[in-house]
Amino acid sequence: RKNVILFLALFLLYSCTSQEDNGSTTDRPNIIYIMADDHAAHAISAYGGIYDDLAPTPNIDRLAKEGVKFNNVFATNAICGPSRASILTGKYANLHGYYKNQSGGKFDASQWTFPQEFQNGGYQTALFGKWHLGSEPKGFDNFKYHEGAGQQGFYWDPLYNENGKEIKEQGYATNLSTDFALEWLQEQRNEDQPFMMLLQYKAPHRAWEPDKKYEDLWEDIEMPYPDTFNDDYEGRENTAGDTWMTMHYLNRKDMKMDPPDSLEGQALRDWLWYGNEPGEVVKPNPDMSDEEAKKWKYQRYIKDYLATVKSVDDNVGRVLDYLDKQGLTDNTIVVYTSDQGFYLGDHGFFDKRFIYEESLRMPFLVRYPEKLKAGTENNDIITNIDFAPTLLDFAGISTPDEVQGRSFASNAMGNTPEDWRQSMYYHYYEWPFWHHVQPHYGIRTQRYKLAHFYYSIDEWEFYDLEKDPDELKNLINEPQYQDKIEELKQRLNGLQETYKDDKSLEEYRMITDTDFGNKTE
Ligand code: SGN
Ligand code: CA
Repeated sequence: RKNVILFLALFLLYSCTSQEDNGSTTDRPNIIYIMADDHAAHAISAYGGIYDDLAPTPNIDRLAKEGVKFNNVFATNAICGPSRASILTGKYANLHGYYKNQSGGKFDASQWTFPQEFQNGGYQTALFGKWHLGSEPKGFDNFKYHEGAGQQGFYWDPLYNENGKEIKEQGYATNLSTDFALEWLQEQRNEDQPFMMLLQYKAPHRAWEPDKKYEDLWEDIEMPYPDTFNDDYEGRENTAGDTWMTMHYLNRKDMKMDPPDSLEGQALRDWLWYGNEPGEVVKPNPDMSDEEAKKWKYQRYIKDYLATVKSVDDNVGRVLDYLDKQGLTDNTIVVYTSDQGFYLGDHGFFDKRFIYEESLRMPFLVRYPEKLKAGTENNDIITNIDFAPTLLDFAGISTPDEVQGRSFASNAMGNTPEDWRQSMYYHYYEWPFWHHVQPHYGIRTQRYKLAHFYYSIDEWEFYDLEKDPDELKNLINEPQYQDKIEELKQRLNGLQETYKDDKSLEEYRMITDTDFGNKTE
């Protein structure tokens, strides 16, 4: 027994001194925040789904195995610029002012954002990849973000803005943005300071252009179809049933079709982008039936989408390897997320925007070996306005009261506060471009969802997610749910007050109609 005590005492002494040597438990963590564009959780194998085995994402999955997987993280407005602005400010669109992509104006860069707080708090900060907020990024020691196509950026030979200077690079965007991030870490990192880096990929955004080596990855197989691929939109005719998001709206550019040699200039662009005459279905050959064409388009779409994801996964692997080699893994928080979810043929759709599950849900994986237990999961209701306070919390930096989001650092560590929220609030404003989705707001609880589509229609939808996880049955008129619906309407009003979004329908519509200035894609 004496030996055991002696051994324990020596071990304790050793572990205390060794921690003092490298300072790892007292140093503030580094942060690498990786965000893809339009990457649905069900296209990450750690989240399961029909592509799990066919298109695995082993590197992104590593974060789930070695960290925490969040299952109920939701976008408060499932569209790029507004979601990114909510992430940066920890606020809803009605406070940060960036409601829409189309004519959404420029993000007002005089606002509080979390990167500035990190920079002021002594962190070395950097941004690589997609920004898409119109105004110059603030709070970064270094940035290099995508320009072109309204800051959507390009997959091939992309144009970047590097600290205020435009520069065209040669190669594939996903690889390049990672190259720049790793070069910065290698050459410019100041070892006396912690760092906070945003690495934001353009992929897997439209037009889903894979790297050359992955172009024909699944050529010989037929990808499975989601259960709701042939949704008939019954009970949702004027909402889900009235969009420009069905396979029909995939154009010839999306389908990588070769134009006839005779076409040039505007005629060529029209053929590629707007080739569908009213009622016409784009087909690779005229003999194909409309039904076959729908399936063919889905195959082209999903294979390209997943192939762009493959490059993202490879590059996440490069980042994780780098951290391992540099001995930075234990004290670096790595987040993987996306600005919103996406439809992968679900309900017959591509794109996002709706409060329905596939676009509402954001993947969210976080690894922080010093504090978070590997391989754990969390089901709390979290939203994109919570990211900023959480990252700051991990770094020991406080968040100002004006921020609407709340830190979920404690939830990540396995201790959900007792008063954690039981529902989330959603509001989408953009209409009719790009995809003809009626502006709507709504509430989602662990079990139910209620939404009001209000712009040129006035319709409510209600889903019982436990009985109908695919949201095929709008139960708004079901007698047995009327009490529940009434209760949710009250709670929805409460959330609108809490988040200072309690305007009249007329005022909401005005936001949709207002041209705030920009004309980004
Ligand atoms: C582009 C796409 C749309 C997409 C928006 C918004 N068209 O306009 O399909 O919904 O971006 O995407 S494209 O043919 O130009 O690619 S977001 O990620 O910025 O919200
Ligand atoms: Ca997006």
